[in-house]
Order: sequence, then structure tokens, then C-alpha cells
Amino acid sequence: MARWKPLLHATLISVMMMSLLQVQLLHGQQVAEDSCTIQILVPGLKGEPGEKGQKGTPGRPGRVGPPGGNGEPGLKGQKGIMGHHGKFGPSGIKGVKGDMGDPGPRGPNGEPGVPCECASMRKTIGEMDIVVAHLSSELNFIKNAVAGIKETDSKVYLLVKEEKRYADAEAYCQARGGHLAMPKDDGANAAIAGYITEAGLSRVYIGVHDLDQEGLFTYVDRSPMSTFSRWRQGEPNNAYDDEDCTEMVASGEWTDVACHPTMFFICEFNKDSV
Ligand SMILES: [Ca+2]
Ligand SMILES: [Ca+2]
Repeated sequence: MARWKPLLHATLISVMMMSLLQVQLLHGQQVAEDSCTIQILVPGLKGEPGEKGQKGTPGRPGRVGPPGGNGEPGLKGQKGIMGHHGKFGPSGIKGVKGDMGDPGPRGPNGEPGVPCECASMRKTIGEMDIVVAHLSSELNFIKNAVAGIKETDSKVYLLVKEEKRYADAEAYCQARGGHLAMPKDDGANAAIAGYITEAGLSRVYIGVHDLDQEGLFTYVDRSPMSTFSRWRQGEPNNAYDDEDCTEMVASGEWTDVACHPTMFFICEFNKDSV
């Protein structure tokens, strides 16, 4: 309100001067005219410029302007720290097998071993092997026996179809409680001969030899050959000075032969001991 005072003051002055001027005009003109119907208004003189007003209150914020253009690229930032491990990827395809590497250097010698504690077991195993071999031999013996034996009133004969030297053949028979066949009469000799013939053989060892004294034949159990023999004509002849054992041929005749060739043989067993 204070700043309007000067203006109001000037206006009041103007009104007062206009009133004075109207009174002078009324007195100067025809008094007969009606002063109420004719009014002449004359503008007053232009006043002096007022003082500069004070600064106004801040205006309201303007509207948001349009987006500005892209700025210039900034400087490159510093390298960041390493990120976390990523997830495991899928397994790859199996590769081709590589070449074999060079052999490595020879390693150091090992510690000396302890004395073998299985010696007794080895011995047992070895003994078992012997037993198995013996049983296998027994089985063959039984098979042969089942296949057919010959017998007389007092003897049982067994043809062994295993080629052995004379001494080994006798050992074989002794191991089973007998001897190589010792025919001491026609009946026994005929039984043995028939055995050879039926087997389709030509000769076998029998238990007759002159190993102890050349030319003096005895049975293999050292019993004397006193009343019976079946030497083929011209035998025994000790050919090549090397015939101390005896074979029987299919006819039943005997021949002195060397002891080292291997051939089949016939064992005999006493019935009362079988
Ligand atoms: Ca002889
Ligand atoms: Ca001879």
C-alpha cells in the first residue's frame, strides 16, 4: 500500500485542480446554460514517472524442455576386477588316444623278501600231485581189470596196456601186490597166451629172466624154473649178449629179449591175496 500512496496523492491533486478549473469556466461562460447537462473533461498533465518498483516474487517453474542432444563420449574407464566363475559347461567329446610314451627309468630294487612260509604247503601240494597220479594209475588199472581179466584156479592175470621197460613193468605189478606173470604149467601158460591173442597183441613181457646169472633163468620172484618152460626153438639165445628178459608171443612161446625196450605186460595176482 505504501507504494501506491504517491500515485493516490497525485490523483487527488488532479481532481482538485479540475474542480477549480470547472468553477472558473462556469463564471467565464454563459451562466444561462445548465451546468448539469454539459460536462467537458480535459486530461491532466502527464505525471512524473514513479519510482522503480521492488523486485517481484519468483515465478513458477517453467515446463520441461525437449531432450538435449547426445553428449561427447566420455573417457574410457579403468579396468574392472575379475568377475565370478561361470557355470560348468557341458562335457566335451572324448579325444583320440595319444601315442605311448617312452619307457620310464628302471625303479630301485625292492626290499629283500622274507623266507617263504609256504614250503610245507608246496611239499603237501607235491605229495598231492603224487597221490593224484597214483589214483589216476589205479583208475586205469581198475578199468583194465573191469575190461577183462584172465584167471586160473589160483591166479588172476591182468594185461596192462601201458608200454614199460621190464623193471618198470615188474614194479607196476608189485605196487599192486603181484608180479609179472610167471606161468608154471600149461594151464597158466595157455591162459596168458589166450589173453595176448584176444587183445590182438603179438608179444608182452612175462616174469622170467636171467639177470642174476647169465643163462640161468628164474621167475621174477626168484623162484626156480625147474619143471616147466615154453621156449621157442632156438631160444633163449642171448642175442647180442644183451637178452636177459623174456616175452611171450601170441602162440604162448617164450623168447629171451633185451630188458630196456618198452612193451605191454601181464601181471599175475594170487587169488588168495586178491
Ligand atoms: Ca641172457
Ligand atoms: Ca633171444
